[in-house]
Amino acid sequence: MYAQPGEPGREEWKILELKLLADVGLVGFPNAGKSTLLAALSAARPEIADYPFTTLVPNLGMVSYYNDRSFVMADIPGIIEGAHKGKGLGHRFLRHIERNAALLFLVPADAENIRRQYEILLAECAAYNRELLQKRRLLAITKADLIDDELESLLRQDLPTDVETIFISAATNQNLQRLKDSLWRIMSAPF
Ligand SMILES: Nc1nc2c(ncn2[C@@H]2O[C@H](COP(=O)(O)OP(=O)(O)OP(=O)(O)O)[C@@H](O)[C@H]2O)c(=O)[nH]1
Ligand SMILES: [Mg+2]
Repeated sequence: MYAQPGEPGREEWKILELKLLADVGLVGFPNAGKSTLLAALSAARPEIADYPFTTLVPNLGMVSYYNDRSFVMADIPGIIEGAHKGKGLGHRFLRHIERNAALLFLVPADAENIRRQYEILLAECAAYNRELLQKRRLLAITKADLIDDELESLLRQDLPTDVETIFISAATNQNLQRLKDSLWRIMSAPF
């Protein structure tokens, strides 16, 4: 019904490169407590629920650290065994951790076998892209509020030895500052 006269346009080619999605990517089975941790450490408000695959798309949060420093944490959908072949949310999530500088693995304290779960997660990452093994990583044992000191020392005897481990609870804030310290340290260390 109405049109303004057109103006001359300009045509050109641009190549855009997608940079790091986040500094730290959270890697864990569904229900491991990834979104809860992101919510505890940042202002992000991802959906949290007691069923698998609550998170369907990655959520980013800005985690503040001392002296105005901060880093970006990415909460991604849960991994399951066979993910590298497309099971669960498969490649859709593994793609996202390729772009993170460091990986934070999460296994709940009440898991049947913490070391085994960590090994499955690591194997899935490696099967998808071996380069993921080159990234700095840390293992957080989540929901530590569910276990007592006695059980914790028992579990400590069978933890993986190729990675630094830390017991945390996003519910009680247990060790969250120490976790940030460790994350900052591995992100800042030279390759
Ligand atoms: N007791 C306790 N429960 C927790 C803790 N962190 C998470 N939960 C509970 O564990 C369940 C799963 O938490 P989510 O944060 O949604 O887990 P997720 O890893 O994001 O799960 P997906 O998005 O499905 O992959 C929820 O019922 C949380 O309330 C914790 O530190 N302590
Ligand atoms: Mg989630």
